[in-house]
Amino acid sequence: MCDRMARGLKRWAAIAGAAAVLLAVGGGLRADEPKTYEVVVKKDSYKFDPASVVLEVGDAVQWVNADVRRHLMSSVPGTGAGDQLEIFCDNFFPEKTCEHTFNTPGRYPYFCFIHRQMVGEVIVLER
Ligand SMILES: [Cu+2]
Repeated sequence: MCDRMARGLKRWAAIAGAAAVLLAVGGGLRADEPKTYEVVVKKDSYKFDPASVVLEVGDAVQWVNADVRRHLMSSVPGTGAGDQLEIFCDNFFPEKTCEHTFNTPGRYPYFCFIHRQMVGEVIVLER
């Protein structure tokens, strides 16, 4: 191999390396996009699974009712960012879902208004 060819190959290797770094950075940015976390109420469980979810501002929780009965999620009054109930899903019938995006950091305890032993918590961190 002559010197000129070797230099050319080295240049191509450098460009390919830079492209790989850019792809890696792009992948990192994609990983930081808002996520949706799933919380399931399984049949006859009377539980939110998982009961505690930790997420970042801009992320969402989607509750899935895999039970045969209706549930009604509500924030614990007086908690969360504002005066309004942050979490309130009153039409959470079997096979329905309810989604909420969290835009303010804080702790959001919630419970089922119909079955008060069902409790859960969403913890929202700064992004
Ligand atoms: Cu319930």
